[in-house]
Amino acid sequence: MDFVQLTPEQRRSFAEDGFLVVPNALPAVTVDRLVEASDRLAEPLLKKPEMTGRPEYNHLDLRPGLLREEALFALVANSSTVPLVIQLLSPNIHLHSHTLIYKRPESPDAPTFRRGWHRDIRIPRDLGHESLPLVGIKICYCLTDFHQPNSGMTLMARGSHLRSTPLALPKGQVDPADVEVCDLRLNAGDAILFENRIFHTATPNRSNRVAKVLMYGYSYRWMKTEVYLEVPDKQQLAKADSITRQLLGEYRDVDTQPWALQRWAKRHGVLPETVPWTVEV
Ligand SMILES: O=C(O)CCC(=O)C(=O)O
Repeated sequence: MDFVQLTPEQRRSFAEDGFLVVPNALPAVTVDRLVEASDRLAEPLLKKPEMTGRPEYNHLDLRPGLLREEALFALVANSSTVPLVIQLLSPNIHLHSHTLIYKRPESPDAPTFRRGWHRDIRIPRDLGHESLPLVGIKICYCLTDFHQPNSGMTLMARGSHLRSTPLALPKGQVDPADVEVCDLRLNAGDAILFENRIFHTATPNRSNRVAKVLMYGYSYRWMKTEVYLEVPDKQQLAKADSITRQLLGEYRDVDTQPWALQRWAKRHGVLPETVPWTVEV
C-alpha cells in the first residue's frame, strides 16, 4: 500500500465535521471495474421489475460475500484512503464491516424507507451519548455521481460526532433542525470518510438513475468484526500482501502487535508514540 500523507487541514476538518471528503479517491478505470463487479452482486435487485411505492424493493444493502470479487478485495488496502484512516486511528486496525448499497430511483410520494438517524456500531446503547470514543471510520466510495440533491447519498449531520445528547427531531419531522444536514454533491470515484460517532442516515434516491456506493468500515483490532467477515477465504488470503492480511484479521490475538501496519507506519514516519503503562514520578 502506497503512502498518502494526511494534511493538517484534513485532520482539522475531520475533527470538526466528523467526516472528510476525498475527491478522486479512485480513478475511472477502478470505478468501472468496481461497478462491473458490484452490478454482478446486485443483479437480483437490478433485474427486479420496477415497483413504485415499494421502496424496500428498490434498495439493496448487501454485506456477505463482497470480497469474493477481486476488485472489491483489492479495495481493502486502497492507497488513496486507508493511509488516512491509519493516521486518524492508528496502525492497530482491521476491516470491521463492508456493505454494497444500491438504491433504485424512488417516486417522491413513496414512504420514507430506512430513514433513521444513528451513530454506528451501537456504542451509545451501552455507553450513552456522553464522552463517546472514536473507534472506527467508514470509507464510503461513490460508484455513481451524486450531483443532484436527494440522489440517495447518506446524509451527514455536520459536527454531530461531538454531541453528548440524542439528535433532536422536531415533532413530525424526519430530520433535525439544530444541526447542518449535509447532502453532499460528489462524483463517481470520490470517497467520504466518516467516523462512528457522527449521526447519519440513509435517504431515498429521487434521481433518475441507480445510486451505487461501497462502504468499508475500519476499527481498532480490539473491536469484534461483523460476523460475515470472520472467516476470510484462505486462498485469497494466501495471495494477499501482509497489510491486507492484517486488515482481514490475520493476527487473531489482540495482544499480537499489528506488525504489518506498524512497519508500514514506521517506514513513513507516522507511527504513533507508544503510550506507557506507568511513568516514573
Ligand atoms: O444506506 C445508507 O445510505 C446509509 C448506510 C448507513 O447508515 C451505515 O452504513 O451505517
